[in-house]
Amino acid sequence: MSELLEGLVIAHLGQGIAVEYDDHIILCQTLRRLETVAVGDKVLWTYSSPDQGRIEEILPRRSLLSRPSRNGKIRPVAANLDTVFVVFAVEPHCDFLLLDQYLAVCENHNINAALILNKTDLTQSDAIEAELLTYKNLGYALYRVSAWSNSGLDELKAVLKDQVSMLAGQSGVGKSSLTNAIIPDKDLKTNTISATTKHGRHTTTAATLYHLNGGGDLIDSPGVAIFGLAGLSEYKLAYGYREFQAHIEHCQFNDCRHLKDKGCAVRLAVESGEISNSRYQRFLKLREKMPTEYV
Ligand SMILES: Nc1nc2c(ncn2[C@@H]2O[C@H](COP(=O)(O)OP(=O)(O)OP(=O)(O)O)[C@@H](O)[C@H]2O)c(=O)[nH]1
Ligand SMILES: [Mg+2]
Ligand SMILES: [Zn+2]
Repeated sequence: MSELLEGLVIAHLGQGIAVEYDDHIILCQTLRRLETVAVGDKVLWTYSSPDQGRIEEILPRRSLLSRPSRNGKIRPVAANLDTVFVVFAVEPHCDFLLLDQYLAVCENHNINAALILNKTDLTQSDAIEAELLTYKNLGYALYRVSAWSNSGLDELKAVLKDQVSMLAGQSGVGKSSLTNAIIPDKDLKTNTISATTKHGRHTTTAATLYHLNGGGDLIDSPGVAIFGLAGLSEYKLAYGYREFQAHIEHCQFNDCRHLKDKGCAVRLAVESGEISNSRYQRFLKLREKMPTEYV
C-alpha cells in the first residue's frame, strides 16, 4: 500500500475534494460517500495516480457544523471550526430568524459564534440597531465593517488570527467580498483550485478554506436560503437560545415546551422583560417550522 499522507480539505467540489498537501492542491476521491467529508477536515490520503488522490480516513474532528440537505439527511458543512461569524447587512433585508438558527446550532455544537454587520457604508437602520443591542447583551461579539471602504477590517483581522473561522449568512451580504478584502491572494488560490479540477471557474457554490497571512484559516461559504436547524431537537433549540438556559431548569415540568405550559420560567422571564420578546417569538417560529420528527 502506498504511503498515507496527512492533508487538509480546502474545498468540496462536485466531482471530488480539494486536499491541500505540502503547498499543492490535489483532487481526491473517497471510498466513502463524498458527502461525509467537509471543508476543514484533516484527512489521510494516498496517491491513486500521479496527480490524483484517494482519501482513506477522516481524522477526528474537534467540531462539526452541519445542515439539512434535500433528501432530509444531514450534511456536514465545515469541520474543526472555532468560530462562525454570521454576516448580515441592511441590504438584503436582515433575516434575524436565520441569524438565530445559526446561533442556536453553534450553541449546541460548542462552536463560538459572533456577528458581523457588513456594508456600514450604507445608511443604517434603527430597527436593526435595536435588535443588535439584544445580541450584544447576550455576549455575542459584534464587528461593524465595510468590505467596500475597508472600515473595521483591522479589528476583524485581529480576531480571525490563530483560529479557524467561517463566514456564514444569507446570499448577498458580502461574505466573499469580505474574504477578498481580508485574503490578499484569494484569487490565486481560487484559480489554483479551478486548475486542479479543470472545472473552469470556481464559484461560491462550495465552501472554501483560505489561510490568513498572520496565522489562522478563513472559510467562505455559499449563502443558503434555508440553513435549517441541522437536526436540533425541540429541546436543543430551546437550549440554543442561550438566555433560556438559566431559566429552563426552573420550569415546573421538566418536559416543559416553553409555550403556554404551566409554571414555565422561560415565559415568565419573557413577560418580565428579562428575555427579549422578539427572540422568544423567533424561537416559537422556529419551533413551528421544525420537521415533526424532531419535535
Ligand atoms: N455597499 C456595500 N456593498 C457591498 C459590501 N460588501 C459587498 N457588497 C456588495 O454586495 C453584493 C454581494 O456580495 P458578495 O460578497 O457576493 O456576497 P456573498 O455573501 O458572498 O453572497 P453568496 O456568495 O451568494 O452567498 C455585491 O454586489 C457586493 O459588491 C459593502 O461593504 N458595502
Ligand atoms: Mg459568496
Ligand atoms: Zn418552560
